Amino acid sequence: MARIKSARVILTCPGRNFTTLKIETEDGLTGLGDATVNGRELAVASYLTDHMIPALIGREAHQIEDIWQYFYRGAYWRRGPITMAAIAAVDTALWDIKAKAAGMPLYQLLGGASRTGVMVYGHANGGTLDETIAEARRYREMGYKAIRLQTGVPGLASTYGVSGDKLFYEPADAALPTENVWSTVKYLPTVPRLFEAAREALGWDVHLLHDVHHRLTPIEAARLGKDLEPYRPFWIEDPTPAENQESFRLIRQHTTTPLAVGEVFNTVWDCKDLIQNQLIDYIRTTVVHAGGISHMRRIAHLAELYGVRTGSHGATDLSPVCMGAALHFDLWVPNFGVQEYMRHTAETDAVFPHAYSFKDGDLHPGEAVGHGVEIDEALAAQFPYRPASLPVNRLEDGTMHNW
Ligand code: GCO
Ligand code: MG
Repeated sequence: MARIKSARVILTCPGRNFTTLKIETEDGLTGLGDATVNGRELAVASYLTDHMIPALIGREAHQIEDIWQYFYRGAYWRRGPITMAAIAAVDTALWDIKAKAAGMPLYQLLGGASRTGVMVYGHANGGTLDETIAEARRYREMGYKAIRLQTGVPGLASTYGVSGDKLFYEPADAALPTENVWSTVKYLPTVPRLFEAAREALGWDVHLLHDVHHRLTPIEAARLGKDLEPYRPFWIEDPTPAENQESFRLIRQHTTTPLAVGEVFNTVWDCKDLIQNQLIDYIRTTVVHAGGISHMRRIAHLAELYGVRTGSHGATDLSPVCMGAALHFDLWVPNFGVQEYMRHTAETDAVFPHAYSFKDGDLHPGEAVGHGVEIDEALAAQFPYRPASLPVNRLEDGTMHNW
């Protein structure tokens, strides 16, 4: 047993901003937790520094559950992305410490490995169908068994998920939000064409995914799901915004294309109705945005009862600390589906040395004790925080839309 001696937030921008919590115990163990919320990094830093850390010092580091409950139930203004990312960072850092104290990789504490590796999907994207297919072939050559396909939409200057950088993607591209233009009418026919071309070029022995990024109405999403059925997508993601969860019933009534939702969810309460009513197939909550390992475990257990599998968010804005923790979770969780893996820049990888590695389409968390991700603080200090915001989206007539 050991008390928490210190805790502090480290902000760094090795290619993009990351908010990281470092906790140290009186017996000299340290643990790291990711607290990054893209475009709101300082808000989580303040929540941690001004409100949580003062109440954390002196607590027993091994009482992870009690500390989680203290900050969740103890926050009268509970839930929400900032609060839950801050709680997640504490939780992840404490699991890291507990596993280090036990002398084991974190997955062993969760219940041990349920599989030999964690199947990940990468992002093939391009301005045209041909470019996207060429990228997808490159991912196949790298060994990927699952690939997300995003392609440019003729007539639109830019599209979600299509970027110049091919292995990672950073949409937070300016201090104030960039304004993008969207047209559902132009977008809808491009995706079935893309999947048809992809099946022709890549065959059937590969999982193909697509992210709609919250942009369709329920009936438009139902149409897309139906149109994609012949190409057997692994999933379509965030087909419609999830505030009104009944929307998914409408989509479900029309299509057997599997649905994935949840990267912007913070708690099991956001997932509960979708899971219990079997309106989705994959739950995309992730360690940093959904309360850490402790809370992800609750979500996964609920999902398991209803045949819903995990498919955690793993974009570039989730730090290697989140990725490391997520991989231990994925290696253990019985109802695992897939893990998103958008790579990080070389600078990010250098700031966060990690034990996880990629081989034959799988990631493995490695055998280092804890979650296996550390931070080089001297190097981190060379990359100071830079304001960056996610874009916003307007229809062609100027109406605000979902990005
Ligand atoms: C995904 C996501 C990301 C988000 C990004 C926002 O499926 O990977 O939709 O690309 O847009 O994480 O910060
Ligand atoms: Mg997404």
